[in-house]
Amino acid sequence: MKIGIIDSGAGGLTILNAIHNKQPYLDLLYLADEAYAPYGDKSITQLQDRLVKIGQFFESEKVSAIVVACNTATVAAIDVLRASTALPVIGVEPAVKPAFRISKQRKVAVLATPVTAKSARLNQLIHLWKADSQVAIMSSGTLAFDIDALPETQEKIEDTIHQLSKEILEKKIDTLVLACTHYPLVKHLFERVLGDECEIIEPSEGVTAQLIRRLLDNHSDSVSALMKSKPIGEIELCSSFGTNNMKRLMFWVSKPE
Ligand code: DGN
Repeated sequence: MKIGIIDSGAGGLTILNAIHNKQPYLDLLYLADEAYAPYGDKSITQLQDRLVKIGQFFESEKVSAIVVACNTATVAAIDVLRASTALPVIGVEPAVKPAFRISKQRKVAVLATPVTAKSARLNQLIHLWKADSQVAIMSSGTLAFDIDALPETQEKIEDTIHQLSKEILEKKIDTLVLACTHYPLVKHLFERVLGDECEIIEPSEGVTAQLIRRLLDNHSDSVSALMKSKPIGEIELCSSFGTNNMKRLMFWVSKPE
């Protein structure tokens, strides 16, 4: 059973790793839409048109479900993608609910791309779960793109993360939501500055659990049979740029624990 996973670059590989780790029997087809990156500075209409096209690509690849492993594409275009395909579509949303639950000081920061930071969906989620907590919405227009360009951008990334983390510490925030799937790839750099002062939350396990629920709803017998037979699924990576960047993408794929 094959699952299509999409992001603008390497970020969605954090979700691919979590899915492969928990459900290794699934075949995973990953599309890094690098020809169109970054998603964070595109208009909503551009992202919607692009996601519909990508849905058609995944349909032609005979996947059983699509995972939009990108917060930006989820907030901007998931409804339009869902309306354009009969396949189950699972998105990734900023993990604000667990953040507000665990924050002891009731001070949460959400770090995202500009599209996600400004989105109605993020604001809805915050209103739904915030209660009496304070929340800082922070955004970076370059961090996701720079992560895709590693290692050349290492120093620039460290500077950006240093600045963002300083602001978080100054505001005495104790819980940070990484609301872009690229950011967990450099979580260790946030941890280096934030230390134990701040808990970092990312969404990959929640997305995996939701994918399995949807697959069980739609293909219960074949999923149960696959779970029992425990084969190791194939991972196929492709880029809308062509084959040049495969090594860079492969670097982020981890072996199951
Ligand atoms: N990984 C994408 C997200 O979760 O928002 C980043 C999109 C981009 O290209 N900036």
